Amino acid sequence: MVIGITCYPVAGGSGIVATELGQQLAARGHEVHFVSYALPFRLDKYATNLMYHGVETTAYPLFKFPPYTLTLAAKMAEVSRNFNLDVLHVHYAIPHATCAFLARQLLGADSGGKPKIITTLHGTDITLVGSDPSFFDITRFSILASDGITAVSKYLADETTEVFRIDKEIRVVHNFFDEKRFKPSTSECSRKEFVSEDEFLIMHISNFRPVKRTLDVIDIFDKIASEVPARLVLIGEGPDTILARRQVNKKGLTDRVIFLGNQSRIEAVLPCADLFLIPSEEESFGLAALEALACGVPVIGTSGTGLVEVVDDFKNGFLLPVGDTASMARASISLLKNPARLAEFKKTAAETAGRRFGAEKIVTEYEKYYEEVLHV
Ligand code: GMT
Repeated sequence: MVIGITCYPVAGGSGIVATELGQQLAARGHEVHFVSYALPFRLDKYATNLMYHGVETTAYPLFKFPPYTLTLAAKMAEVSRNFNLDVLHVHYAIPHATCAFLARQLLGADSGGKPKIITTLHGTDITLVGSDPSFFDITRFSILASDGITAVSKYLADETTEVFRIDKEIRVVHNFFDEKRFKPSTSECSRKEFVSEDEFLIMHISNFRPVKRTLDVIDIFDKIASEVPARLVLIGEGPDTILARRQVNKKGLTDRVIFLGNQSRIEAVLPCADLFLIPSEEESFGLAALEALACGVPVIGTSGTGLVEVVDDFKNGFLLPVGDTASMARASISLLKNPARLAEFKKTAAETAGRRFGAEKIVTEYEKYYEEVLHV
């Protein structure tokens, strides 16, 4: 198949899934064309059947806001025409699904209904952005105008159906990880770089947006560190980074917390961790949690979110109500204080992640879905 992929190229779950998917599809012999305003974060493989088409934004004094969505739609149409795309798979409804619709209108009737547009919903496009009243109608329209819709969890599919009153099938295709890269051991990083023999290493990775509740991460860690020797490694950057730094200083944890900023190869560091914290307010799936599990790291996260489809409560982590940092800390401490149970959780984490969410399995689900949509 000839497949176009559009995503946000910056660090963030939806862009990562789209990029990994494109690379995996290219490795399976499909021709893949990325269309975006920058080279996607984590696009690090070379292959002759993997191409990138940059979208220009035009600065003109009259334009207070450069009309990126129009240039994106025009580029999608150009790439579709030049390479005869079978499928245009867009990640994140706003504005990508709308641009894809417009691109197909531009191609006109001669295109024979191709490319088929598949929209993957990732979470914040529905839970935060799409349900904002000013975006509601256009999000709903764009979802319904797609030939195929996927969501990264049942949790998100149900929420979308309810919020947007969608009566079309939303296929659940979970996030996945590359089994060759995310493993319980790493030769690139040693625990000694972060902790001494008797200390535990706690980790958190996110884009530090308010929805991730980064201050809860600091609070949970503070409670853990008052009971067991531990250090916290924070990976990622975003609007709440400054608040997190302030909180770390205020709590006197400066020498116990390491801010690593954005890292593109988290698989090099994750296997060093003993526990992964993800106390998000909302999480449609929680790709970072999956990547932690794949590296054999148990997860402490929030119940009532899409994390319930990723983490097996009491088997490879614990899920607790949003904001209940006391219980999250208690669960973490009890696990860290029980070496046999911790070892069992670590083993189960890697096993379940591999069995349920390996790229081999999930990329095949996407391929089959493309075929289905193409042959309707
Ligand atoms: O919030 C993020 O982590 C970024 C966001 C995105 O769209 O880039 O992530 C969402 O998509 C990921 C990939 O499908 C999911 O694993 C995340 O759970 C989801 N984030 C939220 O729902 C908050």
